[in-house]
Amino acid sequence: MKKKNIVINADGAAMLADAIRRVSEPSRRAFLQRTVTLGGLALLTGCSTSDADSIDAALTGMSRFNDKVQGLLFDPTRLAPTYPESMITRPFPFNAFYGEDKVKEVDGDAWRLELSGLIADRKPWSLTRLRGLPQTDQVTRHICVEGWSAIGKWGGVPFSTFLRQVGADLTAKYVGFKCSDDYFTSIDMATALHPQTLMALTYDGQQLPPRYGFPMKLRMPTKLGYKNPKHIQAIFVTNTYPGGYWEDQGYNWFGGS
Ligand SMILES: Nc1nc2c(c(=O)[nH]1)N[C@H]1C(S)=C(S)[C@@H](COP(=O)(O)O)O[C@H]1N2
Ligand SMILES: [Mo]
Repeated sequence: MKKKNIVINADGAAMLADAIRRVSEPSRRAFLQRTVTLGGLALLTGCSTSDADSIDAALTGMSRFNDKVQGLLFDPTRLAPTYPESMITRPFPFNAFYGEDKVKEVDGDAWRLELSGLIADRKPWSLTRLRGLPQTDQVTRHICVEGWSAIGKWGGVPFSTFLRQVGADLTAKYVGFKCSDDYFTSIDMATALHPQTLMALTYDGQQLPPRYGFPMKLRMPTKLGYKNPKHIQAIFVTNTYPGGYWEDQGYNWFGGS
């Protein structure tokens, strides 16, 4: 048993190291389709995806890689690692499908979160009303498939609290998001209800700055960066596969652990 496990560990580490090398290749689509669990592995090990050696070491130290780690990766109730505030990456990176000079400026007073689909109470929400719900915060690692990761602190409303409050059909398959910058994505209901999935209204204790998704973004430490929509304008609950901006171009839909 022990010997077999060591072999599997080495394979896993080699697969990951190979995947990390591919991050720098121009054709990232091939990389993304082959390495579904890279984000999840990096979350588990707490390593930067650009740090091949530390991931290698962490994986080699894990026993029963195949069964146990795979089980961890796909357990919807498993918590992603949290970090002390001293480990927050400053400045936290900006990323979008456009440059930082094109960041969407949303008017927070006029903004209303639109709700549709399998939701009982589809009345739009103002920012003030969202701020009135119970808030929590988390210091977690954001992992982008472009080959960087960073630790940040987000505060806001647990998404499960919100979904229950509006009477969303929690047995539905998907939750979809439409953003003010025409970005869009969607997640599975298990992830929507995950205890660390947050409707983030603050970053590092301040109102969410425009570049990080004002007025509201969805923060999920169990998912890769592109699954975390910024500038959310509308949320819908559905059983019809909604896809996403990058997902429709070949990025893996599950995109995380
Ligand atoms: N609305 C919107 N959300 C988005 C994106 C985007 O272009 N538009 N890019 C995604 C990607 S690929 C990443 S890595 C993160 C970057 O978030 P940050 O700017 O807070 O680091 O936002 C994600 N959510
Ligand atoms: Mo990303």
